[in-house]
Amino acid sequence: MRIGTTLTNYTINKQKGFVGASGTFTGLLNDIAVACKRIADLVNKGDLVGVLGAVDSENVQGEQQKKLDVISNDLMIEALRHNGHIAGLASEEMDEIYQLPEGARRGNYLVLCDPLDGSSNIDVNVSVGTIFSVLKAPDGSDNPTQEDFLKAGTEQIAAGYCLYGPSTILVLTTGDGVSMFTLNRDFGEFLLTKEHVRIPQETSEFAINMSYRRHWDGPVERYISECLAGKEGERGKDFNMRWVASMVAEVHRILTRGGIFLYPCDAKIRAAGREGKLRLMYEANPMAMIVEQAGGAATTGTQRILEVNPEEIHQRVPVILGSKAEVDRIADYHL
Ligand code: AHM
Ligand code: MG
Repeated sequence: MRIGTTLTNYTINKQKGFVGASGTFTGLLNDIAVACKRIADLVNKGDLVGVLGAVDSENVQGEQQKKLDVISNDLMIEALRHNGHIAGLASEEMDEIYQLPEGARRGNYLVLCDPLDGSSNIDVNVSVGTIFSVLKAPDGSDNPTQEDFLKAGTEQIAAGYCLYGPSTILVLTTGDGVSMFTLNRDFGEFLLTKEHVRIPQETSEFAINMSYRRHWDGPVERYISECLAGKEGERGKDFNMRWVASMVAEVHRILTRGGIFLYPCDAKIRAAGREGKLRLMYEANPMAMIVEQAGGAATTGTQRILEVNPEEIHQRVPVILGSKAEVDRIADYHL
């Protein structure tokens, strides 16, 4: 499609390829884009509009919520609930599934989202992002249950994120490649800036929180020590390291110049009774779909992320994703 075309035009044109398409999906993506623009505006204004800092509550994960976490969640609900495009919404910030108000028009999609990922970065003015995953709602399900949302990542119809960095960039896949749209703030439109995004297969850049090293399992310790050994070691080349602590920014860097991102399970996480830090349904699955659609790979270490059968909405998984050759290498270390 023509570089510079609007996101709305892009989705309308894509929709023309589907016989009998009703326009609901195009409308849904438009709703999400509206929410992202409103979040981008607040992230950008920050202290000027009093949105930084914490609120006096924790989310279902037991994590301190930031004001912008709560506001972003409200903006997603606000953008999605009136337009008849969704049947239900699940979010990192809500314990239960959000049910549409009585009498509201229903659509046939389910949305799962992390309205503002990487929120530890908000107050220090470092990139954050919104992550979303779209599933088909079962026919006739006006008030979807948790079961209706519990589908493997392979069932996703679309996935994306919006990165609030120096530019605001919305990245989208509907299952036939990955496209990027940059927000033009002057007239408030996302414009297509990259299509057919491909992750370089070879890389010499890794991203992991090194402060957890003493807790790591063998395969992760082996992979990272080989990277650290550089030219003189097994890999015969020097590696570079990055850790933004904002998964959206890490995935965006990997889509742009390759690399690998790891948030593995470790002894400390296990001791807390968890299997990972990142959530399967609205962090790992959408990112795994985007990365695979760009020619990369995503694994828990022992299983393709998109094939994990979810048991609950807020389930956590180990995440290793990025350039395929590196992801495959780490998966081999787990055998
Ligand atoms: P959040 O959803 O509470 O913001 O947590 C997810 C974020 C990811 O974006 C990032 O990769 C990770 O947490 C950073 O964790 P850590 O602070 O342990 O390095
Ligand atoms: Mg998150």
